[in-house]
Amino acid sequence: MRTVPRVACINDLSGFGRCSLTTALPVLSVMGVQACPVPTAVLSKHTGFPQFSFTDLTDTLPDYFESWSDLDFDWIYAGFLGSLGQIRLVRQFFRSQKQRNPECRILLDPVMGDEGRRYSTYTVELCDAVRELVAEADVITPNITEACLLTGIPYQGECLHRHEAEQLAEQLMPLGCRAAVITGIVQENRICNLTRQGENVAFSSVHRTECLFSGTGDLFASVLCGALARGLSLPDAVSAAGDFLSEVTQDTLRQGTPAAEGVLFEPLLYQLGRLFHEKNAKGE
Ligand code: PXL
Repeated sequence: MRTVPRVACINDLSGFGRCSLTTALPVLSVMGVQACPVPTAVLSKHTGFPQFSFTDLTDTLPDYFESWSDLDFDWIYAGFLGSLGQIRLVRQFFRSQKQRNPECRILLDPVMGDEGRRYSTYTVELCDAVRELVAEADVITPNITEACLLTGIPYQGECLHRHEAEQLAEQLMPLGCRAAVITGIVQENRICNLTRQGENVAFSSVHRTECLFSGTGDLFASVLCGALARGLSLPDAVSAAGDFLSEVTQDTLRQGTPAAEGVLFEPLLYQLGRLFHEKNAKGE
């Protein structure tokens, strides 16, 4: 095992709005993980803003992945994907990496939408292709909207009873992933994350912040990926990500910044750093 685990981060680079690579890179670095970016698109701002520039980088990916064919990764973390061709190339990369290193694990955040709506760049065809990509993943991290898009279950809001959340998770498993974490389930004043691994189901909940900041899913998946790469079990990694999210969203709410600017994680990154540095010191 490497002393510094290595993760390939396949995601877009959005210049403003704290999401995707601008979240994943600092979070993984502070957790003691080498983050190797694969930019899928460059946007001036994320798609939650009324105007943004968008440059698709699909054409650059074959050479990019080809030049990485002599590298292997402990984890691959994939998020926002911009086109059907891109999804095909990402699937090939997943497979070739698993062939090189059967220990390589894949975390797929099936980024497609939120609050019952698809993001503006996600067509129905793109969502269908993401659904097929789920079969390649060890862990997926859909929010409720994405879990509904993946399963075809109608979206009925962010509040789910335990048994409804369990049903949603059960319907995800036939898509072929090894484990699923459904994020952002609202239960009164708590936010729950459901973890389904094989037949096992676990809920972990944290205090709920009454505001939906963009990029929270990316922040959750990034911390989860870092924790998994650092060797935590899936339930422990989900708790670590949930705890951090709860803390930073409460802090962001106090600052009163616009929701589209995302979660102000910068002032609290040191806490993640300290937590995982202590694990280093203890040899964990
Ligand atoms: O946070 C998910 C995300 C990632 N990347 C881009 C987005 C969004 C959500 O709006 O627009 C470009």
